[in-house]
Amino acid sequence: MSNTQSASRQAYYGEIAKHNLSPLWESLHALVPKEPRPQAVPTIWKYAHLRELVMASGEVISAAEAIRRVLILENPGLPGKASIASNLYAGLQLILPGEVAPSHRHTQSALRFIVEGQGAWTAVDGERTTMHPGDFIITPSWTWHDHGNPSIEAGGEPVVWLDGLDIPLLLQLDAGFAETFPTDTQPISRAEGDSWARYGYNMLPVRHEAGNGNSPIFNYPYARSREALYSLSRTGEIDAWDGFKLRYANPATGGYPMPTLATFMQLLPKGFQGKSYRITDSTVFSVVEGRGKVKIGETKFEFAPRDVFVAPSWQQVSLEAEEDAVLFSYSNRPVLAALGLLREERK
Ligand code: GTQ
Repeated sequence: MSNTQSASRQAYYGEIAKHNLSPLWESLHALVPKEPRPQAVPTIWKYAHLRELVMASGEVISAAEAIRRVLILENPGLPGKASIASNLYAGLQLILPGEVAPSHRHTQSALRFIVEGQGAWTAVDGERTTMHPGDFIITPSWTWHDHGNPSIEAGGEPVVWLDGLDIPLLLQLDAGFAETFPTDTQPISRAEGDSWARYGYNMLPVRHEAGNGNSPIFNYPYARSREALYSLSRTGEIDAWDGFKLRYANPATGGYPMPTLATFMQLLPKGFQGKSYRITDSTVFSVVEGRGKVKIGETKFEFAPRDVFVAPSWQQVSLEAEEDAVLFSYSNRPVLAALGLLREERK
């Protein structure tokens, strides 16, 4: 292209820009790529480095003042976007003995995966559940939720969990609403364990009608998930890509626990060398037990308990375990699946 041609094009682009127009042909390949080109990059957060910083947040601000005292895990490829991947949020929330994170509700769906400490609680629409490391807890869209921790005298200890939310997706959709509850803690109307009794034993209340797609179980305890995976490892066939992997389900529908977030737990037995796959959901992993290696695209990480790492869409992923390793993960799979956009390739 000659200089005069390029100059006249630039002049033309300047002219049309005044009318809120832009030339598709300059961006066609970026807008309609041959395959996903996520801006998010494979990244690991090593808990050994993070722990001190998370605990220090407890000296910077109280849970009451912060509302939610959380360090956002921000993908270096998405600076300032509060995103760990293009439409997923992750953060590490700290709650100290005697603190309450006041009650509110919002249209964003949230999951909590307990990383360290126990005995803190989350209340969801009138019922509390006590946290233990490895528990997976949900606070579905528009449910009132507050978090709290017993005092030191009552045996409270610092508790840290990984928050997974669909915040970037809801920003993209301009569908965010939020409200504050008039009191710090919401009234409790059901005893702890009520929802587990009704929905946690492969039985359902006789007149239960599946509602909006959110699971009526809001704590999936680690003891149960771990037992399932270890039983399976003794009796079932291993998957060459995933090891032994199960997805968390809404027991009333068989679907995902919440409409925008899928969650999984997998056991990689000692010595496992997983084959490589790629899939269009971006996935956040939280290491529960064991050490190993993960390759995401061209990047290799060593992982250890409590580390968090992210595999953006359509990057080759392969997992190895040096010792029995248990990984929790969450992704935006239900959104992709609902839109017919879930693609997977297994080599
Ligand atoms: O616990 O309600 O990490 O509203 C971000 C937004 C946690 C929460 C986050 C939230 C919460």
